[in-house]
Amino acid sequence: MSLTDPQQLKSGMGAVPTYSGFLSLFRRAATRSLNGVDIVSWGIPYDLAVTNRPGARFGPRAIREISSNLAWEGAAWPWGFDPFESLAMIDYGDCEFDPGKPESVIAAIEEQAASIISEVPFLISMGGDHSVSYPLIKAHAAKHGPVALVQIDAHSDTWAEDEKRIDHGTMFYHAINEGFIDSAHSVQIGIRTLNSSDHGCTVLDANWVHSNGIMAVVDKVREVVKDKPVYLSFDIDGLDPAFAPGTGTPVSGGLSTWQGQTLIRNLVDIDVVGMDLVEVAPAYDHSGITALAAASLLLDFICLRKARLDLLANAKDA
Ligand SMILES: [Mn+2]
Repeated sequence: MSLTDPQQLKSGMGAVPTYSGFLSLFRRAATRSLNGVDIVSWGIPYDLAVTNRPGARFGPRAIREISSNLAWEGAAWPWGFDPFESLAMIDYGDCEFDPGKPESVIAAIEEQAASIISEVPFLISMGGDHSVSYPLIKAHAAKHGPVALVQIDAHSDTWAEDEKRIDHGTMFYHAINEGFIDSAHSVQIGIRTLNSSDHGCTVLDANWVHSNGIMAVVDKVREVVKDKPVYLSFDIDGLDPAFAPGTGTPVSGGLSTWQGQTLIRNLVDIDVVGMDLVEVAPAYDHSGITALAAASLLLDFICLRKARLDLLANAKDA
């Protein structure tokens, strides 16, 4: 039986997995009604594709919980507006899949994401481990054509020891190879692990970011992606473990939370068509700082989305 089957309303306790279910993001309505909705947020509490520490299945819940810290203030700093006064955003709950059938999960994510974005212009996904980006990008590429990837990450995630293997370190190899990502217009930011091939992507490793500054990264992103439809994938381990300890595969020497926020706040003139934020694993977190960083990045992204829509509306009027 589907978890959305109305019969489930009176099915007693236990209809939803322990780690799943509704805690709404930024206190938005928890609903599956998509009528008139501008942005859907949802969680994908899947972490069976990690190569090291598990726990990212608890990421969406932790981000939702701490997002209430940011939801009460009204106008968001430094934007000066409350994005939810003009944007109808809902919390759709979590993607449904059977962790007892891991081979079915990719198709389940892709199918549900495709269904949402067939009705709503924008989907924000919270991981889960980074493998969830593969079906998400597949669904977005089916709608928009091959996407330019803007990836913030400690790891390239384009390793491929085995053609068939899709885990949280290989999914972008497959997405590039299968034509869902246009690597010539893609940028990887904050990388601090070795990979013998860039697979055609522009790599701005952590040393590049720290040496040149985050506004140089913004310029480079604009230069590489141009007017292509962009999929933004933010792996929280792109941040330094000092700022985001709560993740499965932390690597020292990364970005600060402020650098991540400043990057997002300055992307108004690129065409972001979808985004995810992945790999928050609360079991390794301290004082909720990783989840808070994630929620803050998401709020900045939602404000960016409003600024982008205002920019397009003004351009149309002019
Ligand atoms: Mn990653």
